[in-house]
Amino acid sequence: MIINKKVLKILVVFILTLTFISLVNLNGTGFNSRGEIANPLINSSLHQSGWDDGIALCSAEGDQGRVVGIPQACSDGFGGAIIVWGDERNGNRDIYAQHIDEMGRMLWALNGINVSSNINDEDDPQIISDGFGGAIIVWEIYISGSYDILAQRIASNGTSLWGNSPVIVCNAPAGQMMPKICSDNDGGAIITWHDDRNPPYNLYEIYA
Ligand SMILES: [Ca+2]
Ligand SMILES: [Ca+2]
Ligand SMILES: [Ca+2]
Repeated sequence: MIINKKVLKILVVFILTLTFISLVNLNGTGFNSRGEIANPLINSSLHQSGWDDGIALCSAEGDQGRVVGIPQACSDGFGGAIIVWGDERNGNRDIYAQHIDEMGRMLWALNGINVSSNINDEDDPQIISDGFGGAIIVWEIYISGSYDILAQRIASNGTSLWGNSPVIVCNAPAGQMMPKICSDNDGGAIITWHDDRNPPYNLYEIYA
């Protein structure tokens, strides 16, 4: 009789557990059939939109994101992201970017918008949120025999906010390269880079 009560208790607990798991899933905070954390209200749409196998951010001619143009991303502050990469579709390395929302939809032009397409090679883009749904992007450009640092701010809708041409962060003699960027928490940024303006030129210094 005692054993039967124990079995009954276990059975009741098991049934309650199954019921709880079922309710959690119905409420959209449980797991999907593949054991992934799932919110059916969102993830069903995400799966339909193609997130499962990845979404092509850019499939333009030429190389994208190769070697010194590795994609970088930041949050747009609204569940989406802004991604920047080096792009050789025009025959030299340029800077392109795309804005993608939480559903996997491309918010800017197909294959990305052109952030900079100077005839010289542009590499190593870095990106941060501007805190207003857009992004600040910095990169290096090889021009007139040395590297310089350029930057541009892109609004959430893809508009260039710092003019049609990028701003020159530093074009001192010799090389300025490998920029890094962080927010100043007021819509701007602090940028640092390797700099070899002072001889001997094989010894890098840090500027900002
Ligand atoms: Ca390509
Ligand atoms: Ca270029
Ligand atoms: Ca320079």
